[in-house]
Amino acid sequence: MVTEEVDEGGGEASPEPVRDYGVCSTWGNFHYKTFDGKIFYFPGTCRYLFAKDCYNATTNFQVQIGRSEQNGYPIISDITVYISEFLLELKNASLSVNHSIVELPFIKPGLKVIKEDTSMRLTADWGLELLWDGYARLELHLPESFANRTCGLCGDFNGMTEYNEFISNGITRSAVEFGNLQKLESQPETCEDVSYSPDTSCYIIMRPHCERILTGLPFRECNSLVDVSEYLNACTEDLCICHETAKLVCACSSIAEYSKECIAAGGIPENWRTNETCSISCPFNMEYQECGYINEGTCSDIGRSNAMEKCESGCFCPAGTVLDNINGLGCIPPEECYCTLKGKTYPAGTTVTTPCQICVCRSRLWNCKNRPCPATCSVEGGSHITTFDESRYAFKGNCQYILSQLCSNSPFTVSVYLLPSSDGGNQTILAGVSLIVGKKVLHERKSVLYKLYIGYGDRVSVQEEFRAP
Ligand SMILES: [Ca+2]
Repeated sequence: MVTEEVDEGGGEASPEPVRDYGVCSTWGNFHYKTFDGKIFYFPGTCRYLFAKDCYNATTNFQVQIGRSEQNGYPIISDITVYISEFLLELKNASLSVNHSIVELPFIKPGLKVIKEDTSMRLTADWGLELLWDGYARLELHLPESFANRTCGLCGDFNGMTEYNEFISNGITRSAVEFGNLQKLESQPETCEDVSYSPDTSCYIIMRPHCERILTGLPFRECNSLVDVSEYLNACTEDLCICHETAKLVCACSSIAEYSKECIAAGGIPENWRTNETCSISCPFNMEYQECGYINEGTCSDIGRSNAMEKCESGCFCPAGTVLDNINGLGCIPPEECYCTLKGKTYPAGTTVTTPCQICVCRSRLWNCKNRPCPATCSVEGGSHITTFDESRYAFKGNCQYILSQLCSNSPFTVSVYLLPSSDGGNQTILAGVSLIVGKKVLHERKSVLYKLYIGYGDRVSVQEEFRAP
């Protein structure tokens, strides 16, 4: 969905990727970012309109969020999405559609909701995408065609950060005033408007802690791609609210948000998390990377191309290993992946023998060789044909037909005469069989029914089944 702006006049292409969609998000400590890029803090814990098409009521798309605090941490407790004829409610990692709980993935023409680890992703084919981590982070993508027609906490998408969200008709609004205006009338119970007075005296003390990391080495490239000032404000706000500076613990999500924005703009942030700062512990022997690529995939999809357009931050398997999602053993060399057969798992190197094949498990795939194994093709009743693979069909013929031969340089050809029966009925009979090996006709008799046995290699046998009466 990212396109490069191309100058057809032969000049230089724009170095910055230009998005053909808008992104609105909320994360961490009640931070919001509008489609127009304005970051603001709004600690409201009611139900709010997140985004809606306010220009064309027939579009029937609306996203509402319920906000609350859980163990002292702000969360999004539930999300309600109206889209075409569906009312989707996301809550506690489950999805209700038109008030009935449904299994994920939920897939309808043009609309799907899937689960990715702990996240839920809702996609509409006309360009809406909603990603919720199940906690406090929500991201909404809308196509540019919605510019200057949305309303809600995400703003009007008109390209201006202040108008008409924080300055409208000559009146200036604070972030909290703007947020309270988005409160939905239908609350489960009365929910009072929130008030908040920032402690600006704290900003001077806390801001250097944020500057140290957000304008530090790991973000050097990012600073030239994405304006850091709004994120410095968010980080400072975080620290002033929780008064914990030593580990930047309260600001981790805002710093991570800047890193995500940098990646979206084509930048490569370096690892900024340390054991002391916002550390993330990865399961098994996975390693955290701020900008990593899934190269090898998992045991179930070795060999499938996983080429990622952009890096992502998260836990990755070390180079040369894949995630063992069959036995849950963490990251292992691909050649150690187990194979599966009929619901059972088998370690690499296991040999399994079937009547027609001998198979060895290598890198979770069965490498099989065919063994000599007879297969039967038959014609019965003059028109009922059974193939080597045991599918059956009826054919009423009136000619000589090839029943079987190899597709090239065949050492043999078996043909059959399928003719209408002489009694004038609707039946056909197998009137004769011809087996040719090389140029020699070995067998040809009429008015006799045969079964043909043909094996792999050069083994061909024709057995007289019974004589026609
Ligand atoms: Ca605006």
